[in-house]
Amino acid sequence: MANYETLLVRRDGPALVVTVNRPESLNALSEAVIAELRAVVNDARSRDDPGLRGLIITGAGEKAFVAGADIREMAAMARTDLDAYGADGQQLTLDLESLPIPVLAVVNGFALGGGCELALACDFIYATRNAAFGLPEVTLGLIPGFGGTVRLAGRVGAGVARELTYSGRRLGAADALRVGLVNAVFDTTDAALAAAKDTIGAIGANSRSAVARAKATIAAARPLSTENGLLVERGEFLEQFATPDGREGTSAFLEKRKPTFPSAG
Ligand code: CO8
Repeated sequence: MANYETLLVRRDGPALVVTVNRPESLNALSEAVIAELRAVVNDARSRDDPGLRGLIITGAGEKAFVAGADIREMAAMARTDLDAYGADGQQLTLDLESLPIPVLAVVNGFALGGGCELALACDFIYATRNAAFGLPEVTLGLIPGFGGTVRLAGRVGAGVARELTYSGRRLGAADALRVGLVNAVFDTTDAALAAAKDTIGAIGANSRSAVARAKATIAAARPLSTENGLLVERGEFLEQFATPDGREGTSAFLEKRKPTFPSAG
């Protein structure tokens, strides 16, 4: 495993746990953090390790997941550098969405601005009781720039997304659960991490190729009309049905035995 300056990266069974490790800046997304997160994600993609079944992103310390873009760094950037920084941050969110394994955010404290947007690029979110989500960019005279204007409404609906974006108010864990921004809330970071690993274990028992295809199909269908999304789904279903995993899963069911999926390696 490569060494990173701003991240702690460790393999835990089927999960790769990536911790943004700048607690002195509440894990703000400096250029280095974004570059290293992109490197980890691209490494996970290119290694094609069949035992790796999920990625977890969390923040170091008990106070913050990620408190946003690094405001100090941003304030000193010229327009072209800022544009490159924005492109890099957005590309990171796309890299996460196109990764063939599920990505879980364990939000253990502030997930503000770019931190909230990073969590929104993950497949789903587990939170601790002290989590706080928000897009405070307008309070800084800015607007979201790492996907908040595009992705938040998909999680919480257009009305709540607009209210959060225009007001800059924060949502606590209980409200985030209520509006569907998070899947579950836990007392401690350890409990949330344990649950995330448990879920990745459950995902790991399923067909690797089917989970990857389900994730890719959800992403492909998102911008489409219902009719076109259904067409994409139908084509992908047919493809998956014909794979060795599709054959094995259906045969195992009919033969009343546990499947052994070939794509598990
Ligand atoms: N960037 C840089 N440093 C930060 C950040 C940040 N986002 N957040 C906190 N820090 C630093 C503080 O400056 C402080 O450092 P120091 O001790 O050297 O002064 C340290 O972390 C601890 O922070 P606080 O003392 O402020 O801690 P508090 O508990 O008092 O407050 C808060 C915690 C409420 C989270 C507060 O720190 C805060 O409001 N932070 C900023 C949150 C924010 O506004 N985030 C959005 C940033 S903009 C953004 O994310 C845009 C994304 C798209 C970019 C697109 C580019 C093209």
